[in-house]
Amino acid sequence: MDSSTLGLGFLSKLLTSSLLLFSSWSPGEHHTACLALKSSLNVENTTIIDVSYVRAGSKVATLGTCAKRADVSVPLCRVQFFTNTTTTSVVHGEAWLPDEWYGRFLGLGNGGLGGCIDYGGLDYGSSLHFATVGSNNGHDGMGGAAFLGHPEVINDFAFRAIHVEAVVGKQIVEAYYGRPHSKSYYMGCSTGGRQGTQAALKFPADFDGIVAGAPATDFNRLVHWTNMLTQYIGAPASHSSPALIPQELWNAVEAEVIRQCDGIDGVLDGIITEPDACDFRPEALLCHPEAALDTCLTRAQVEALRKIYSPLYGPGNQLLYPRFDPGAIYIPGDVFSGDIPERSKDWLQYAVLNDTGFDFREYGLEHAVLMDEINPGGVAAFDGDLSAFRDRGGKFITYHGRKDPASNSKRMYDLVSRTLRMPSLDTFYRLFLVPGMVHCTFTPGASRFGQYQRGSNAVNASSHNILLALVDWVEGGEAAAPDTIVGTAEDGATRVHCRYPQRSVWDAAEGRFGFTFEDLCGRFAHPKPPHFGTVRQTSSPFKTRQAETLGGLEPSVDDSRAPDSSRSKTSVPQIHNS
Ligand SMILES: [Ca+2]
Repeated sequence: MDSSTLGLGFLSKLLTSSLLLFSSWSPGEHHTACLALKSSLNVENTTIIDVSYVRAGSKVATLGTCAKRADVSVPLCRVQFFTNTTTTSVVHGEAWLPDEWYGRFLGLGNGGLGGCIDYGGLDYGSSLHFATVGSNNGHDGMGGAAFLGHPEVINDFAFRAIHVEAVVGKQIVEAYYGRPHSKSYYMGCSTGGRQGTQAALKFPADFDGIVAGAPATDFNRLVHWTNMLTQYIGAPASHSSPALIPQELWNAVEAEVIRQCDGIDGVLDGIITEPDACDFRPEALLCHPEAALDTCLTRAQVEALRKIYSPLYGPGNQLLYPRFDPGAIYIPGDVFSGDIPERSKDWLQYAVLNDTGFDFREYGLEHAVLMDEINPGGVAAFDGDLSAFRDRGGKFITYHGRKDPASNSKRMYDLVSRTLRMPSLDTFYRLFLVPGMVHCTFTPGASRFGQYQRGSNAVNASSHNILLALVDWVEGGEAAAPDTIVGTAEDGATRVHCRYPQRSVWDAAEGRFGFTFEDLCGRFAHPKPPHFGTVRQTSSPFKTRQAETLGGLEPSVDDSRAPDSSRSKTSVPQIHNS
């Protein structure tokens, strides 16, 4: 391994003596120090449920309804706690404190309306030598019933649980290791991306670096848009609607999208690099006398698709949400299943209306307006004023799959840019759009880049791992800011993902997407659309390479920084939304 190839080898050379002290503890000493926390930990408003020392390769039992057991890969001290955020709300959290700690703190997010501690994330973070903290976001499970009549539970979900992770978690870290953390990080996707954005907006001192994946920032409008997609196909009475598109016909829709849009990026690989470059015409699917009946659509179905693939506007032609992107997929049981998704029902009934008997046949624009007005807990994080986070030196990385139906991240970038009057956000905020990637997950594009649990860490190097890239940026400064992240596909092929507004560009002469920012991250709107018949067709257009590896994270160097105000002992996490 040649860490100097990334220009960051200096980090390891500045390993401090105090860090060496911790890594020199014997397993027995770790065990003893861990169990001592049971009686010595004293954190305001917090009850320590249990403290245990866990050996590598263990499975541990969990509390709550989401998972029965969790894997532990590296030896660590596990602290389970409850923090009362008000008299009517409580956050359940866990801190996983690895024996081999590099001085860094990592907070984790949640998903959907959850409700579930990210045990895979705890294992991932601790295996990368972070002291890692996750929480249940203020309630257990993926449903929203806990919100009903409990506004403080909504507040935990909307903005407070991650702050609890930071405030309480950092105190636990300091108590165990005998010194404060050096740098603090956050990582989450979907709702976790919204939580990361919210943290930067509301608690800019909590984290030095944030990875906010596929962030559901414009939360209420996302719920409304989702509901409208289902209405277009007839929900909640879709099974009697002529507009309903059965799942098997979605296969024909997706095939037609690929036929119309795949080649625009120069290569027929089944991946649409930039859906915005494609004016998909669902009319091509309209049944006619010669059409195969199992792959063609009625006029009502085509009209539904036309709405689905169009932006959603509100009163005064105000854009409420971007369109469902061509190439985004049908997800069984989700928006195109024919019913309002459960998370939409729960949010509206339990958090907005306080009416469990709401009849969704009555759902309409007035409910979107109401959601906007109430904005329960201040849940929406579609706010461009990240000035406080920027001004204290925070670094923000966000990413979004281009097969993700709910991609709002270009709008967020532009909102921040306009709000802060910064034509480019490169100094503190970078967006990576990932062709072929579905919501937060791995397939079918080059969608593994360290963003989610251990399975996403295809190559343990900052060039290929977005969390490690963030560490480099925060601790290495501007010279280490990531221009690209290399993603790895299921078959091991790789593709460079470029920071927005650049994108990776197909090089027809070379027959590949390239690897360097200078060569192949272009500012082109899109290459000239080729004739489909002449486009190079390949099942694997990527060229793999042996990545430069650092062999994992290197210890933090910043032991001398000024005390972080976010570690103030007075920071009792009883913050009410204003
Ligand atoms: Ca393509």
